[in-house]
Amino acid sequence: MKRIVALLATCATAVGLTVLLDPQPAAAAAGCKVDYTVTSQWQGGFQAGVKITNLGDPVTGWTLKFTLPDSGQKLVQGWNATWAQSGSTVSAAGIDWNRTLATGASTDLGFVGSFTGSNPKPSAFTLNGVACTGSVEDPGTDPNPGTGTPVGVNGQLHVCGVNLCNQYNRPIQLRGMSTHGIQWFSKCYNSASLDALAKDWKSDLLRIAMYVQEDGYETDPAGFTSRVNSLVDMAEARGMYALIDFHTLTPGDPNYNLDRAKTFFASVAARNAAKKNVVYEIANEPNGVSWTAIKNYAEQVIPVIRAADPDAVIIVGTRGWSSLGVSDGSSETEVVNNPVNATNIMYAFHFYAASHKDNYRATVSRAASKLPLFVTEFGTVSATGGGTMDRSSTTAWLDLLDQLKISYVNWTYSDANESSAALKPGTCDGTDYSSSGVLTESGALIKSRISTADSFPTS
Ligand code: IDC
Repeated sequence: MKRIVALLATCATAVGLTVLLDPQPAAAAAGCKVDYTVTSQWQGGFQAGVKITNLGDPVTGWTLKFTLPDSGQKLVQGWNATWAQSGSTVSAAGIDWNRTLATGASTDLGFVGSFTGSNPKPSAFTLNGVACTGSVEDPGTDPNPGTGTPVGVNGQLHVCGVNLCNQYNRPIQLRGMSTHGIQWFSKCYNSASLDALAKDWKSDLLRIAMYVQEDGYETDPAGFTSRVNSLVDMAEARGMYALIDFHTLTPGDPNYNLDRAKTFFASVAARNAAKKNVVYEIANEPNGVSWTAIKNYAEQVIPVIRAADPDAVIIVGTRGWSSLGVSDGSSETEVVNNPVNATNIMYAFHFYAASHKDNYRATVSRAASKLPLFVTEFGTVSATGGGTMDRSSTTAWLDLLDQLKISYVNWTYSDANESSAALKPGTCDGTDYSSSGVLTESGALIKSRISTADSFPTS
């Protein structure tokens, strides 16, 4: 019912019938301010953020309109409002949860557009027909410090001490999602799902799990390389980091794939060297193999990446399925005493909350002061990827990682029929990747953790 009133009220404003539709009129805003920011741009396309601040009376039901420049700009897709384009006029109408704007309140919308030639700003912003020319008092203080996309704010990453640091040389924590094997679940990685991941999940990064065996890279090196590159671009367009995961699993000795790794990383590193959003993960989960063998592998693959992309962060898998050796009866000391001979690198730690508990957490707590760690994969369930979600162990893990500012990536942003998947089976055939109806129990828990505001330092 409320929705109908809001819709009617919005239409009524447009045709000047507000009075007839009391008692819930869409009061014309006496003033408004629009902050328009191009958050990323690529060939022929761009993404823009539109922040509306209502400087007039409270409104219930609003429509923002603006005029696209006369340069072939088109609205492709928008979010947080109902978007439409007619001629060069774009309109965005408030939806259920943001249609009420108190005086001084703001709401953030955004859209993806296409363009040809240059890409000037749209003009003539109006809210319920009133021009948005206002300015908010005290422009000297940014009301939303650190907003913008994760890559926009943090830029090129590097390792500083045991931390991951941003362009201001300040430690940050990234929180995000991993694909499932892209040889099986490529349909889950499309514009709608990545928009949802960036905007609704507020994921800072996308891990691109490129299996090497199991019908992966080894079956079609050129094809998989190009799929990875296109996912890097899709993440970049949405301001997310992309973790390129050379997903070795069986056999567990990464040296089995050494030549493939050199070929693959030489290619992706050369192609993506200029980008700020790429992090390389050179071996998912070494297993049944010594730390010395893993270190030898790393010391051959890292120089290949460095030759093409000197400044990117590189993550090295660890012994015992990236458990810092614990799952093989060892510990982090073998790495601490014999680190990989390279700079700007981190070590991977993986856990599955229902299988790996206190002794693994104790290892991470100890190791975190000695080694730069990155949780490039974890599950809320057992190490099989299935079974019951362990909420309390997952919460203990994520609280620990937050406290230590260790970045983490959840397995998986997919609709696989297993409890580690964040999306219910069949979801990837549709267009909704974030509402509660499509999330599994694990997906709901993880989304609630990673969608909280980041506090990236900017000075
Ligand atoms: C699992 C997938 C499952 C797939 C299996 C074999 O969830 O659908 O059949 O791999 O390829 C890992 C691995 C990761 C595993 C995951 C869950 O990195 O590839 O995915 N896991 O078993 N390490 C520990 C757990």
